[in-house]
Amino acid sequence: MSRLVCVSNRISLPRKSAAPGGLAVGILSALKRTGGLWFGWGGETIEQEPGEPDVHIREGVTYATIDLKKDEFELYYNGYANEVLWPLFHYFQRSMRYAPEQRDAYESVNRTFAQKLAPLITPDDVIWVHDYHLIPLGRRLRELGVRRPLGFFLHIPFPNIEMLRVLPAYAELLRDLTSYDVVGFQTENDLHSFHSGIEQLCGPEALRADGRIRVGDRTIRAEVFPIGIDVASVQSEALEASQAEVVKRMTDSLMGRALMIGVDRLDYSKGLVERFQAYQQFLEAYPDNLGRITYLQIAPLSRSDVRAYVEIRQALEQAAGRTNGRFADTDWTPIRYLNRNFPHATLMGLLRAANVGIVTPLRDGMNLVAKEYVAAQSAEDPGVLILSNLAGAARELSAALQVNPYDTRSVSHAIQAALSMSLQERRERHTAMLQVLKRNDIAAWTRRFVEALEQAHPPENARVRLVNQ
Ligand code: ADQ
Repeated sequence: MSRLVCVSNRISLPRKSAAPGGLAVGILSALKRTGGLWFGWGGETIEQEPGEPDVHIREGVTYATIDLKKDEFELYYNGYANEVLWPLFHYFQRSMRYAPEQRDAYESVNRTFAQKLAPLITPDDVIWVHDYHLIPLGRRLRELGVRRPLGFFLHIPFPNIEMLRVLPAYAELLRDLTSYDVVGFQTENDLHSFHSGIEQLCGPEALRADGRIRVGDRTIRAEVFPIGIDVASVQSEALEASQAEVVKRMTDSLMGRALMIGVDRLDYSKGLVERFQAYQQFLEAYPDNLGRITYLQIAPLSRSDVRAYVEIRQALEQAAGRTNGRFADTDWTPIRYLNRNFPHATLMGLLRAANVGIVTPLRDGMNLVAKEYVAAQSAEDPGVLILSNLAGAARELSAALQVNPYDTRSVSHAIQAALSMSLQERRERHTAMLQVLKRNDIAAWTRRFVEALEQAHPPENARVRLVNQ
């Protein structure tokens, strides 16, 4: 059995109050199952060159963290990763702000990651690199002589070649992806988009009939591995947290009103402005609901140094203020809008308490909150999930009430349909979705990816660099 080495931009050491994003939730639950090493940036930026990794062992998982140089980090993370790749990959071409220095920093940080990680790799390791911050890392590790299997998983969407071509260095990005042995995507759409890029770069003959990709004298696997959740753990967290003080206080404060909940990082891709609009249209179109429903939107701030995130934050504060100003009563606030984190278990308890879960991203790789909402429900009296058909999760969760997030009027009708849905229909939809979630849970996701890595044939001619050599 190989040792699993996961690499991601940011590591979150397990802390009770911490609220990791989707990627960290996925990696942590994968590593807790298999043990192994998690390597990445620890959250500190420094003036000088980064030193050796800090290593901690907790609950069978080894965490190795490095610092990054302050000036480079800004250009690499806020710049190239979050002002170039993130918007482009989510089809927000107009939010992209490209500058060549950002790309230089991106390359340089990936080189640093490779230099610090390579000495920690042992001959038993399989290496699983996560997400768009680290696309060049595989090539850099190969250059340093690492010849263990290398896999890459993209948590966000992959754009079609016509969108990808907007990126000045798109060919290098595709080439870097092909330096891995296994490349994983969330959905068939993302895989097709990747194929469209490979076809342009290497010609149609590179796409083999068995789904593998021929690159020079190597064959790589590019496949769909939709990320799942730990269903049993979400269920027990949700059940337990529903008795917790904070959840009880919230449900008491509803005074018998219905609850609709949204939980998203504050990000323009999550469709919050459109969602607030849809809710306002719902209150206008169905005035019987005035005073009878509370919409709780939890949206912790993220990437606050990036301009687009400052703008979206202002737009949301105004939209929530407008709706509340117009419709609130002395004893009722239509939207409760919170920019704060909660422990994961508390969040699951809040999801369970909600009659409607609203998840309407304008584009999303998968969206774990949609899956968590379904798993957190009580089977006897489940709530209804309203889900954007532009989220990766829409493929698997076909029994959700699916909406186009831009069509705010349809979303407003979906809210009404969710609130008035019969118990029988709610149960049928919930049972169907829960089955899908159990079949493809987080354990299945990890197992499938690691198996693919173990079967991979890394190039023979790379030199191996072992621990302490
Ligand atoms: P994210 O964009 O971060 O993930 P998502 O998939 O919804 O989005 O995951 C968020 C995770 O963080 C969930 O597990 C959620 O419970 C947790 N979380 C969110 N807000 C929280 C809060 N206030 N307090 C505590 N926990 C909170 C990226 C991609 C997604 C993809 C995931 C995983 O953008 O499309 O599904 O990675 O691959």
